Amino acid sequence: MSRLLITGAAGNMGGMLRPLLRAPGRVLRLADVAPIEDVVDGEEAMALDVTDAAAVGKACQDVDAVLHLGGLSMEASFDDILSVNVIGTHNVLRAAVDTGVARVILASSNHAVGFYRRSVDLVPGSDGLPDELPARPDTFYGWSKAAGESLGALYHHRFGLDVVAVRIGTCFAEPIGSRGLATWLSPADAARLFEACLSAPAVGFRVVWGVSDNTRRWWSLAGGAALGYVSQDDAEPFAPARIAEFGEPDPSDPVQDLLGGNFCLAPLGERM
Ligand code: 15L
Repeated sequence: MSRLLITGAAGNMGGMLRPLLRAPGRVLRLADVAPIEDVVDGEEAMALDVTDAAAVGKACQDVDAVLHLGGLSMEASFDDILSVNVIGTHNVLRAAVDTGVARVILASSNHAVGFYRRSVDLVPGSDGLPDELPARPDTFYGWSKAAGESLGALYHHRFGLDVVAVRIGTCFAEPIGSRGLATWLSPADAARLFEACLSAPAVGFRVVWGVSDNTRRWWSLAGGAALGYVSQDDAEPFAPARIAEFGEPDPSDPVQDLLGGNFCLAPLGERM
């Protein structure tokens, strides 16, 4: 029996992934500050504040791998971001090493590299912007994701912990707005990608995009493919409805050109 700790299990992604990551021979340890509802066979629930290092240490006991989704998922004050996202991620990595967890998957974000521009940085005809683009965060939130990746590298190189940081695009049941036609990671593809992150041998430390094989995709699938991820979804069937509602994306509009979209223009440090 293997045990997978999922932090932030009561959040948007946690809720969508729970049923998709259930597997014979696997216990999902679901942890969150918010209550975990409707626990079923093969799941165990745990109250967890990731800023509490001792509690994170307990949550990691008898765990084989951690999927760290917990944290603030949008812009917030520097202090809140530092505490929940950076110290929280550090607590998870530290506890993983201390308790002998072999592998941690970090939910990073496209906002770690939000200030790249498609018009400048995307090579036409390429498979998309590469995995492991150097950080160019668009918010304190994006900076915290880059910091988490960098902490993952530290804990890998110092202690041998396997760490995969997934720069997630837009992971909701359906793509959001017209940008989401390029950035969507379907929940089913998210589960496929996380399964690949869990089962690929000797991953070391890697940063990979978390995106579906969208017709309008800007990001490469190479890093995911190297782990064994095969996307089966594409946002394009949603295009007619999104374009009818929001119009065809205008590439000269910075919100469409910048990878991070409206995060790049939102006031720094203000809750979105
Ligand atoms: C993120 O990192 C956010 O957590 C999510 O709410 C979306 O805004 C997503 O990025 C996105 O870029 O669409």
